[in-house]
Amino acid sequence: MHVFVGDAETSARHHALELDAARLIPSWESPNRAATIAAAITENHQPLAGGDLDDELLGRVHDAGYLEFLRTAWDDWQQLPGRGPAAMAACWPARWMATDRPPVSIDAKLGYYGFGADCSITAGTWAAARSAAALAQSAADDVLAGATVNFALCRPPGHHATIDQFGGYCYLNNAAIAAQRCLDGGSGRVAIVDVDYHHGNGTQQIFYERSDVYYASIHADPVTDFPYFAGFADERGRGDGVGYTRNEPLPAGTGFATWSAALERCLDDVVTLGCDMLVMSLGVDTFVDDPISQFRLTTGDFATLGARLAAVGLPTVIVMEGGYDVDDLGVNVAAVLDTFDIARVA
Ligand code: OKP
Ligand code: ZN
Repeated sequence: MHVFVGDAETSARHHALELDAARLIPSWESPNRAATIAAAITENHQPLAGGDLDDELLGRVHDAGYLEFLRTAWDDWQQLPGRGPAAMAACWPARWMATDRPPVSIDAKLGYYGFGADCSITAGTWAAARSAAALAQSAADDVLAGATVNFALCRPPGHHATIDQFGGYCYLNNAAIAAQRCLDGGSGRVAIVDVDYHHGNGTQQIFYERSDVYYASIHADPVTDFPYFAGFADERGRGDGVGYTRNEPLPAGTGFATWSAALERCLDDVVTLGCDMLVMSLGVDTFVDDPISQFRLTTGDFATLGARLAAVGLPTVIVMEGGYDVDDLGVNVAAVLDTFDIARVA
C-alpha cells in the first residue's frame, strides 16, 4: 500500500467556521484530523506526495462556473464591507426562485454554489481542496500503474461536494476525481463504496445517470441525519444509471452486525455489475465515540472492514472522508489500512 499525504501546512490553512445548532464554531472538520491520521499511518508507510492536480480532470467532475467561484470566493469576500472571518452564505435560492440567472454578488454566489451553513470558505480553502484532490488523483494514477491498493489522506473531505455546490465540509469531490481518473486510465467500470456515516450526496449526483460508475453508500437515515434530502433507499439511479446507485440508510445506534450485512449487499453488486476497480470513501465517523454521529462501530470492526475490502480483490483507491473523534481517528484509519495490507498479501 502506498499512502499519499499532502503538505501539512496547505491542509492546515483551511479551517472553516461552521454553524452548529445556531452557534458559529470552528468546524469539527479540523486541521488536526489530518495531522493525527498522518502520524498514525506513517509509522508503517513511507508517505508519498501528490502530483499537480489535472485541471482537465477537475473539469470533467465539476462545473466550470463552480470552480471559478471556488478560486475567487475568498478574494471577492475581501471586498465586502463589514465582512466576517469566513465567507459564508446566509441566503439560498428557494424552490420557486430564479436559479437560472447567474449570481453576481459574492453573497449570491455563496448561496448559489453552496447548500449548507456547516461549511464556509477561508483564505486557505481553495489550495487545501486542490491539494486533497491531487492526492486522490495521484493515488488513482499509482493504482493504474499497477499498485494493488493506495490511500489518499484527503482533507478537506469530498463526498458531499456536488457538480456545482459545496457543503458538508466538502468542496471538491475527491472520490469522484479518483473514479473519473480510473475510467480515463482504462477502467471499464468503477465501484465507489462509501462507508462514511453520512450519505455522499455529491458522489451520488455526479454519477447518478451513468453506468460506468456504481455508487453504493451505507449511512445514517437521511430522515434524521445530514444531508437530509438524499440517501433514501429508493434512489437507484436514473436513465443509463438505473441500478448503478445503491443506498443503505440505517438507524441511529446501528452496530457492526447490521452495518456489515448492508456492506455485503453493496459488495455483491460490485461483483455482479462487473466493476474492475474500487474506490472507497472511507469515513470513520461510524465509530462508537464519534462526537457528531450515532453508529456503534469499534476499532476492531474497522480492522474487519479492511480485511473484507482486501478480499474483494480489485485494484483499490481508499480516499479519506469524515471521522471527528480526533483521539481515535489515527488508530481507526490505521486499523482499516493495516488489515487490508495483511489480508491482500496473505
Ligand atoms: C461530513 B462528512 C454537526 C452538523 C454536521 C454536517 C456534517 C458533515 C459531515 N452539528 N453537519 O460526511 O463526514
Ligand atoms: Zn461523515
